[in-house]
Amino acid sequence: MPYGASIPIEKALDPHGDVILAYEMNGKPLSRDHGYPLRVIVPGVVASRSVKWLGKIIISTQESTSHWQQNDYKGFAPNVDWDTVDFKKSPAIQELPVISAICNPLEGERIKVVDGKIKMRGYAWSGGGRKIIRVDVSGDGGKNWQAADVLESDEARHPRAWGWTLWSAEIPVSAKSSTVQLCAKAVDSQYNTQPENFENIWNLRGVLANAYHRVNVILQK
Ligand SMILES: Nc1nc2c(c(=O)[nH]1)N[C@H]1C(S)=C(S)[C@@H](COP(=O)(O)O)O[C@H]1N2
Ligand SMILES: [Mo]
Repeated sequence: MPYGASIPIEKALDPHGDVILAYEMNGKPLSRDHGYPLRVIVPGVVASRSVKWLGKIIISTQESTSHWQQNDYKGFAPNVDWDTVDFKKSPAIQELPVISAICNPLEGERIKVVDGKIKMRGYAWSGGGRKIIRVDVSGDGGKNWQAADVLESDEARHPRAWGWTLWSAEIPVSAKSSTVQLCAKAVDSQYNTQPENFENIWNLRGVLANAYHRVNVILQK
């Protein structure tokens, strides 16, 4: 079964949509794993639409009938399971929701507390070219928050902010606790933000899983 994907014609033709057919990356031919000799890049859209080893482009009123367009990469209500799922009832995922990740520290890491604070860093990203305008971090499981420092190296503007946004923060932690839960949530240029818990957004394919990133660490005083 050949791989296939569809994107809306509005995205494909949008002069600001930046959809490209790529034959090289960073001045070198694409590697085989990344789609040599030719792949589509659809920025701001779930990567499953960036078809590698491209064979054909079809302009059609019908979506691709491929498994990955029709019966995968779709979201459902938390109660839907593999016995009750009807893939025809949900649209294929295109633009992804806003998300962020804490890259340091890692889950379970022992952290030295300096002046009552610990350091965090990570990345954030949103679909549809929406820019990350803020990343909030918490050192107590989400009760208290502060804005992280967002690295403004990327000049891309909404709605053409396709890349990751890096951030770092120094967050105060309780002198009383031996373990704390660090959290991060990002805000994009449409003021979308992340849901608090995965329970609320659980779905059988595990997609669109953009709840707060939570990392539990052990404090060394
Ligand atoms: N032909 C083809 N293209 C494909 C896929 C595939 O299985 N076959 N996987 C898609 C998915 S789900 C992803 S996440 C990206 C991965 O691209 P990368 O390997 O360059 O990171 O390719 C997309 N393009
Ligand atoms: Mo993927």
